[in-house]
Amino acid sequence: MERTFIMVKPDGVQRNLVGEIVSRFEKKGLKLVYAEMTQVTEQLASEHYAEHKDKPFFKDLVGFITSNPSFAMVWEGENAIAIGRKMMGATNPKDSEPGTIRGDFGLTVGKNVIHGSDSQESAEREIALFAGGKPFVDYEKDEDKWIY
Ligand code: 3AN
Repeated sequence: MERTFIMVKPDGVQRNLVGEIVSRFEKKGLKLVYAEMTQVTEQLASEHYAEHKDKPFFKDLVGFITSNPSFAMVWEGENAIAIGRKMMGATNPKDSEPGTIRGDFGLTVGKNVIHGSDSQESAEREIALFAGGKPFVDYEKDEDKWIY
């Protein structure tokens, strides 16, 4: 089973999209094993977005993600990382398909509602960064036998 780190960014929280987004992942059949309402610090944001530190939008990106609380989650399931990316849609909402989260709820690349791990390596890194040391809930779901 794969795990992916998904986070509703401050714009999604402020626009009351947490429930809608959790619902989409639940209905897809993924299993929620960790969730936390969190105020991302500048230190954490800089580590999380380290790959973008030389980009012109880095300062705005860190400023935005630390501006208000986010909703951090870990979802588990077969191919959870690739499926999460597909459900989110392309980074820039002008390219994301209708039916995806960014395609349905985003308008600009700077405020694109959701973050999700893009590889096994980034999932492990992000889960450790945001949920490291915190307890994960391990449980069985009866409906899994209708999904797998
Ligand atoms: P994704 O979030 O789809 O993995 P990344 O990792 O390339 O995309 O970018 C991280 C975040 O940086 C994006 N979610 C977006 O908020 C911001 N970002 C990416 N490209 C730009 C850009 N050209 N201008 C402003 N913000 C950007």
